[in-house]
Amino acid sequence: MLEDMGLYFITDSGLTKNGAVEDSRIAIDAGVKIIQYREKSLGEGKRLEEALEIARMCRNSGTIFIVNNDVEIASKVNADGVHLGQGDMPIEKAREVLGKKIIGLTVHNVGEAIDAQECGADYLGASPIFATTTKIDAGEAIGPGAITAIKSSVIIPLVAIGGIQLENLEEVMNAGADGVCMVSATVGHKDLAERVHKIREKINSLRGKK
Ligand code: TZP
Repeated sequence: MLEDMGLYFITDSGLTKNGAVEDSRIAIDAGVKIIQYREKSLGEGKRLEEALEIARMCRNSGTIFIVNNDVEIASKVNADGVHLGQGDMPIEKAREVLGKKIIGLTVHNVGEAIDAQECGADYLGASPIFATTTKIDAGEAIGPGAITAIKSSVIIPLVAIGGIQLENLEEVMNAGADGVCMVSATVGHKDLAERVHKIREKINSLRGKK
């Protein structure tokens, strides 16, 4: 299933026009198969409330639900998993809390990717592929070549993130990404549903070409 992620949708409270819950509903209706709730500004109560609602919608629609960073909230709302950064809780510790649930880890190079796989990560987020202003501390762009290098070093699925737009999507898919996260290109667009449909169509046609 994770090998077939396609567009991996991530909420963003800085860019949203409708709120994370409504954006998630729109994304699910437009066919997205995996959603990550990423919320850096709200207090814990509100985050839990939103995560619970998105978890419910995902459960009802067969969409995978991942919580960014917060293992406790992921566990409380019975999410399908968590996505961790290099500075977050170590995978082994998150595994103790989450058991068999999905754990994704952000990686920037082959070494981190191999370590993540050895520690039991279920998938990798390779970041940032291109320069991005959505996450200020994302670091230097690693380029599509890093996707190919990482993919040839590990067997777990890879989702590419950072600076991906419709114009460079083909390059990212051709480099070997199993999925793509596109935040400003989706949440930041005036018509989220139209954008999600368009991106998914493009991913499907690129996959068909392979
Ligand atoms: N993690 C690494 S880059 C990034 C995150 C959450 C933001 C990606 O946003 P955009 O707008 O698709 O570049």
